[in-house]
Amino acid sequence: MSQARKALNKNAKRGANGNNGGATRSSQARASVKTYRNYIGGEWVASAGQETFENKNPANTRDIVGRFPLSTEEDVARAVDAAAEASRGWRLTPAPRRAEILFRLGEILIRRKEQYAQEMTREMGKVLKETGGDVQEAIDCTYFTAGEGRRLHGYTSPAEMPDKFAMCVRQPVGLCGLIAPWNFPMAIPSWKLIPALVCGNTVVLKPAEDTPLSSLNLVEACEEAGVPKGVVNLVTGFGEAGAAITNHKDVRLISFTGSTETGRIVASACADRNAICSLEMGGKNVIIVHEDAEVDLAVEGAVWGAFGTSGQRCTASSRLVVHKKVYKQFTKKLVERARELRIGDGSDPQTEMGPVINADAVHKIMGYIEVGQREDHAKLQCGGNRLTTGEYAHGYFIEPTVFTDVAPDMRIAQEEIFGPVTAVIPFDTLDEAIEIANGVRYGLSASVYTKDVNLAFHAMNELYTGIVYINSPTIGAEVHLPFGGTKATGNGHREAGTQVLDIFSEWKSVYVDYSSKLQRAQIDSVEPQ
Ligand code: UN1
Repeated sequence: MSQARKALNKNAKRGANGNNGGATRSSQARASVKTYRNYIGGEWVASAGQETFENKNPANTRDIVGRFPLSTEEDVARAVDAAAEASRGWRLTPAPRRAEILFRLGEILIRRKEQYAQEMTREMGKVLKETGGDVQEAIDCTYFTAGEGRRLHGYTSPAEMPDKFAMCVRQPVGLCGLIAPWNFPMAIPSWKLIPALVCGNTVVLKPAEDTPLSSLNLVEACEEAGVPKGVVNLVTGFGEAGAAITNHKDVRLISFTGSTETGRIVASACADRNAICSLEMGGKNVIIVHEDAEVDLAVEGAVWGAFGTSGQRCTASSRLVVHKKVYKQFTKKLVERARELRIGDGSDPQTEMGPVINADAVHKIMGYIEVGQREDHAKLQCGGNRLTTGEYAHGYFIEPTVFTDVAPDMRIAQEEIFGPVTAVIPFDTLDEAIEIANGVRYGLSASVYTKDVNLAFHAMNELYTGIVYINSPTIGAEVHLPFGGTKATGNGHREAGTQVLDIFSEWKSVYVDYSSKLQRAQIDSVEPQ
């Protein structure tokens, strides 16, 4: 078994347990749970082995959202075959026609926004406002990127010699494997799927095992919009399916969003077989609050950036670097606000922060909270507990947690926690704050609160991240701008914007010589004609 397969496979056992877990529930509950299927070659099909896994509501694990195919290498092979078969027809469909289908997809997503948001909250946990935003981001991505169907610009260029024409055009990559995370269950699959399709590729999409329904909804909407059979294929499952996609010889490109650890394995598997690999991974994002900042605004931004989506965003504001002059005032207000946040089931409109995704996440986050409490000087100012009684008894709820007096090199200030935990770090000068901000292995998103335009531009210039915000938190990227990060956050690619087209298409340079004679580049071009 390859290293990639082993790592991507590590969760497969959980899937099997999920199945067995079904046996402990009453047969009545079992009967009411819907069983979903993979989408391969335009047909909705069970996995080859007929096995399924359960998708559970993280706010109440007794609520089974559905059963989904536990896909194996065999299912992936079928999906890849279907995508390969559809490839030529889709590539030869003019890009504006491909885009028209996608505009229809956008309309369907708009019509179903509320339903999709509710289903997403049920499978992922974040509050309804946020899942509405997630579906909206898929809509925005669809409209913006489908617009590229009438552009997909290349360019023309002068040639070195007379009677010669030079240009470069985009061509599809071919067959793309899309491996999506659970924290933005429709938005992030759309970031990958829509540009892949506009560019003329066919795809096999594997959603995260925690949130297969939202991807399935997206794919079902593609079918309804008229995407031809085989162009989009969906296989649900665990690491085995992800590894099978990553290692399949016919999959030319892997687009992966997830942990830095798994991303590195995906990258080396792709390197082994010369596949294109686009990675979007972790973050340890920072808000810098300068002494002249509007403190209330910064606190509001920090609460949203740190605890929105229960801190489970790659862009979450997990470090708050605060000038000593406003440090006391800021932390006092932050802690007050964090304590007041209403935690609960995201489907309740009163809820401000939902659960975290699963038991593994609880384990990891609580582990970091312990680490923080053990680290010298850091003070746990609020939160720090898992909630386990009453309405929280069957969910994965963790209190919004604030550590203060954190030193920049502590583990809670260096490592991605991916939960509702933030670390407040004091500073004296802006350059010191920038050094702290840049002093982590990741480089996704950074923010500065200041009223001084000179300082804002200075910081913007010095922060080595893919995204910078001034006077708003580290979250809230819009789909028409490139999204991604430096250092361990990625491998130099950007999703979204028009830049994503450079992932899902390859350049072809074309030289047309109409001189009717041999003109040798670099040789004849330097001789006087
Ligand atoms: C993520 O942080 O995991 O920028 C994705 C945002 C969203 C996407 C975030 N539009 O907050």
